Amino acid sequence: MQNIKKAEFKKSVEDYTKVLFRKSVDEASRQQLFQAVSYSVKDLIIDQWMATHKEYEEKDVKTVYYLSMEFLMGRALGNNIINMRANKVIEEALDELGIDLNVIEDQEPDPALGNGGLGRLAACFLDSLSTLGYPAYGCGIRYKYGMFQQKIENGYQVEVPDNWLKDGNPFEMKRAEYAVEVKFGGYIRIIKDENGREKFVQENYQSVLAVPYDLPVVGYGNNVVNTLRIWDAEAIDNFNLDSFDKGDYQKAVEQQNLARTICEVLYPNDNHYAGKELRLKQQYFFVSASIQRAVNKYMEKHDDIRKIHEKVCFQLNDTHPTVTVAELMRILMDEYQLSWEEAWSITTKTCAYTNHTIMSEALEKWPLELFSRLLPRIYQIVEEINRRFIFEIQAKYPNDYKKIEKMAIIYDGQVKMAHLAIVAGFSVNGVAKLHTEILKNQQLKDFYEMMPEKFNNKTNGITQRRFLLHGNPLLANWITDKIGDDWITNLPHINELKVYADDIKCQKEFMQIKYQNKVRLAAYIKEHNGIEVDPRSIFDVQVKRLHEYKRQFLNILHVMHLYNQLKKNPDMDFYPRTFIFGAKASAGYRRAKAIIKLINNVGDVINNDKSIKNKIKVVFIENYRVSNAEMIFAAADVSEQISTASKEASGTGNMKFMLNGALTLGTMDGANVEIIEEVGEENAFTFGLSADEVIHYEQEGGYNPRDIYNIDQDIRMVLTQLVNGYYSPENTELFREIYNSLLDNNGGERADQYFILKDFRSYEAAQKRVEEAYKDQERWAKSAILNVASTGKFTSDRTIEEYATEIWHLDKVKVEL
Ligand code: NBG
Repeated sequence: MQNIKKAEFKKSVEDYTKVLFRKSVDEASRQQLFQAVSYSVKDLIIDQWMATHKEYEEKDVKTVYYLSMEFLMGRALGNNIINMRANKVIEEALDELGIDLNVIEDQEPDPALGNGGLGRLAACFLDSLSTLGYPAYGCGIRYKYGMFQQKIENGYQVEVPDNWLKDGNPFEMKRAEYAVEVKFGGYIRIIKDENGREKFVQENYQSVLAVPYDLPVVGYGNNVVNTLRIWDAEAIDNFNLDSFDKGDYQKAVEQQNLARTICEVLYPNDNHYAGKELRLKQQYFFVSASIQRAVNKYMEKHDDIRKIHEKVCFQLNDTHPTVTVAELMRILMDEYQLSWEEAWSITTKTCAYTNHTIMSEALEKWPLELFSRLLPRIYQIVEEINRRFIFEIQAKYPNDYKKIEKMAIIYDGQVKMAHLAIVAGFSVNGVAKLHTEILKNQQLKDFYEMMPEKFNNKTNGITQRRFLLHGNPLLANWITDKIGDDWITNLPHINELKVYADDIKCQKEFMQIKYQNKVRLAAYIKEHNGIEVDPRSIFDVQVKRLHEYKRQFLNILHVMHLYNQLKKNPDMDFYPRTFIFGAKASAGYRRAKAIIKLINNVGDVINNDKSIKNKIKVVFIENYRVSNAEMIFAAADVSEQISTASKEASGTGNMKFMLNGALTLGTMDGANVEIIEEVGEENAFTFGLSADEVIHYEQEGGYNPRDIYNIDQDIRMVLTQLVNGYYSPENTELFREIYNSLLDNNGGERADQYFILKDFRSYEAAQKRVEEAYKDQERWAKSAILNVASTGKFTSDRTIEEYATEIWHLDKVKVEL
């Protein structure tokens, strides 16, 4: 460990304030102080960063490149400080300068280069890779505008651009020396070289310069600093005269525009494929740049490209970076003159693919016209991969043309990216046990039967360093007092807390900490929503992206039902509850936005109805993101994980809640299944159809939501309130579409395709059990402590250990300073 001196750190902050802003510490604004403190912290990181890379070079280590369109990192300053184990020194130093670290941390824009779970998982993985000492690069895009900021205006979501770089990013480093060119469009000319070998030359293309920016990823207390490398685009040859001479003014301008637009914005879709041309450009842009650089780096120290798989592994985070396969083939064949067979043998030892969803609307299928026009050489290669693969299918299943239809990479005028990833990858993994089983037995059945050896499971995990140590200091300290601080890097040891679960004094302490965290969140809600919530009520929380399959709709329909009951019977036995929601909807997702509006309108009615004596409150937290998530998890009693069984590949919020002592109210879906396995049925509340039952109804039919509507008065009343103006007097039609979605078939889409009405009563019963359980505070505290104590499996350290040993085959390094 580095020895950080308080006096030096103070001096550094003072110097940076002066040099950067010509101000003294007293004169500087909070934002300026954030910058000065961050530069001072970066100075501490830099020696470790250099030492890490020196060690990698000396040991000639194998490296994983985690290729991802999204990295939802969250704020860096606080996390870097705790991972350097420097919080005490730095807090004191800042204190002596009259600076409050918490206030400074709040100045940092939340780098939101991702949508939801998939991007946040990538960030947790990087934290674990560094903490475990595995050599790794995260490779992504330096979006100028990250995930939009959500404002709620009159109950509606409004998207505001997130200009996160406007004050500069103190932790990043531009690495202009590693810039590479990336080419789009044009055509391919085949020429013969001096040996008579065919050469493929791309002509009349447009290109941009990919320029990397590096961000440090600090391991916890081990001097290891890996790199998140995000690529920006710059124009090549600013208006070179050549183009003017040839009258190519038009092309020169187009090229400039391409450079300007390619990294402009993150597509705000989660679990949804939109098929936009610019998106494919983004994919090829960052993939080509990352692969070119990885190959160049390898060849700087080695002389045989044929052995690159011994030192390099590319992990494809979902299908988004799947052009990796063809780009590597291109480089090996066109630039290193390898034969197809040689190149294929290397590629298929280097690329591995993770599937993150079974939702069919998320499957990436690029129209041939677009794909071949934008990436002419890549297209040729994909076509050849497909041609050879079809031969393999035919050899294995002679005359079975259905197999070709189902498995071909190119079919029906489309390039199917998942098929390409599976055919070329040596590993295909799902992200929770149930998810992997569904992939093997349903979605990817044909591939599993043909190549079972590729399939494996890696259940997701989260980093306890951000989501407990940083996000919930009260609980973190309490745990450390009880069992020591080993859990920070060895989460399974947190099970030593189990012996305290029955201890009345510990239960009281635990509930007191939860209460204080609820007070903290209540203050935030008061400040941001102007709503008064009682920290003694049950905090029942659903925070995650808004999606029909995640069923926020079920949650709010149930709230409407509870409210109806309370209105009918104001003296009924009822434990006060605060229903908290947080969710962004993709900007173009109409139904998701209607559900946000519904939650807000229901909140307006219920929160202002004096007659129910504040027994229910409904709060929609604006702009849910990593930084406020940390505080929300810490304050939650109930964790709503209520997706339609089979649809949520894993979920990771479920693990963050558990780690903070919330009890899961959930379906047997995704990682919920494993959570319940770990903590025990009696410490969670499960309900609803099983994945098998859902899949059965989907395949065989037999579910008609109208039957429920007709029989069940309470449900009918709630649904009627959607369209009679009860919650939208200004416009009774506001919720018509989501109402219809529950009752009417719509084209190929079945009525209530997410089984909301089917699961309603079972959800209600589970909610009743929650209420009963909460009334017994001792029992609740015991369950909550047991939840915390049972999270050992869900650390991303475990997940990464599995990836590293079973897929990547990496060795750990030690870094001494
Ligand atoms: C998401 C799943 C989640 C899962 C994360 C991380 C996509 C495509 N998938 O259930 O919906 O936890 O990936 O694996 O965003």
